[in-house]
Amino acid sequence: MKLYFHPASHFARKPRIAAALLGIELETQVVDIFAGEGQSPEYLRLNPQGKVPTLVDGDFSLWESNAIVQYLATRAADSALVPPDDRSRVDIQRWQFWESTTWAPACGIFIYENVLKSILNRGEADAEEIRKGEEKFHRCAKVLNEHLAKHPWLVGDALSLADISVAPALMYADSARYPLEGYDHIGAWFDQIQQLPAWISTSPSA
Ligand SMILES: N[C@@H](CCC(=O)N[C@@H](CS)C(=O)NCC(=O)O)C(=O)O
Repeated sequence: MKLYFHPASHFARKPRIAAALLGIELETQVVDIFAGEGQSPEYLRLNPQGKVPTLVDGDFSLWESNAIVQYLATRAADSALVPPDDRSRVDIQRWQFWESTTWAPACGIFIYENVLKSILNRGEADAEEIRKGEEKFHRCAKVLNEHLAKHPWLVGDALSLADISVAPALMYADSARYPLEGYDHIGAWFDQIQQLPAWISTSPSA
């Protein structure tokens, strides 16, 4: 299986972490999205969205990072990352939908305004966008923090695909200046994730 990714993409980090934890060796290829490689006709044939990540397994091309981690878990001989009971499996999907629809868009405002704009020479962060971002961020950080106050991991009592899908956006917590003050349970959970060899080996600087 081949993964097209960019080392700085928190979405693309999910399948890399999942593969490392599942013991799946992936062939990898960097797509330089900053140089427009995501828009090349060859890449658009694999992923019409022109984004990373994309997984190719034979004649099957799969995009959307949460779908990719689900697929990787089906390929592993023994996946402790997906508990066997139906409720836990659906609970994982619930967190993955939440990540796509709510958490990543809130984090994305800070990544764009405080990190990407300067890389792309698009000027200063927009104060009104940051204000809107704060509103969105606090709504979802509160949900995550309250859940983690009662549970060490997002689903069940062990690391699962849910944690692997939700945590990577936090790789930009400092540089994108997420307003994380006071969300101590998110901090403690993320500390555990950052100690995983699979997190360390997938760092953009690794
Ligand atoms: N919902 C998608 C988001 C993927 C995404 O937005 N990737 C960004 C990098 S973090 C990208 O490739 N951007 C390039 C572009 O939009 O042209 C997923 O989960 O895979």
